[in-house]
Amino acid sequence: MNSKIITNDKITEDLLKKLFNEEILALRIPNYISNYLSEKLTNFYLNHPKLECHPHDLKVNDEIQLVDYGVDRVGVSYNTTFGHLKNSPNYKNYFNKAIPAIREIRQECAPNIAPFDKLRLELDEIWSPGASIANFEGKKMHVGIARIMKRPEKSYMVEKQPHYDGLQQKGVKIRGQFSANIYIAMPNTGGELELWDVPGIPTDQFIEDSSEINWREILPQSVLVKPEVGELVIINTRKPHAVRNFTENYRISLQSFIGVKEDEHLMIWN
Ligand SMILES: O=C(O)CCC(=O)C(=O)O
Ligand SMILES: [Fe+2]
Repeated sequence: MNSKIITNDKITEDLLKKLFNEEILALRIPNYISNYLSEKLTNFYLNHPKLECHPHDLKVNDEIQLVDYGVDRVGVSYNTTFGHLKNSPNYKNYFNKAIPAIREIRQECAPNIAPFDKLRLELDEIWSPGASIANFEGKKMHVGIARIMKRPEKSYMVEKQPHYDGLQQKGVKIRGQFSANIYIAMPNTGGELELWDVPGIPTDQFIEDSSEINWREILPQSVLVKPEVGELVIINTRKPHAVRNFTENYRISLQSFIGVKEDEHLMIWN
């Protein structure tokens, strides 16, 4: 087992500091939510009427391109506003739907606490400078998007080319970008999270999704993490990462980005 992948029974400030300072590569908290809730939410998302494609945003020649990596979503994603004006339908849609989407999951989970409500509270309690829903545009954003991979035939796409997530928006100043993933359904074989222990990529650099660039060939040996159902995994998304291919069943996680501001306050968003 890689010594930079830390498994613990709870999130601690010390472990978060180590992750944010790049001393550890991933923080794993098994059984973060119950099997009961994982199963209930899996059924809820698989049958959700608003399930839609969740493309990855790629910066190509200074333009944002959205690429289908075989991931669908329930919930709204900030990247749907990229390249659009502040008064555009895309902006309005994102901000109008953010809080209702959070409340919908809260209601579905009641009387249990919703996974991202729990995470937000715990982060705020544990992290001295505090944690809250991001408000990059002066408005509350979405947290806890559901990432539903139920098109296994497309899952080779997230394996083929590692990616990194680094917010490009001007005016948003964060010194690190991380993500929290809570896994509610996993395929028996495959679907591992693959991580590379290299320095975070500066946000002004981009890796083209081109067949001429084989990032896997350049990168050192990767580390695989096979999350269990109910597990929380926090990673540094500015480091290259990928999801391994799987051939049957589905893989569902609840996810948000965590940005560390210059004053150390944590901003959480999708
Ligand atoms: O689904 C996963 O395991 C990784 C998700 C991911 O790419 C991210 O959180 O940035
Ligand atoms: Fe990612």
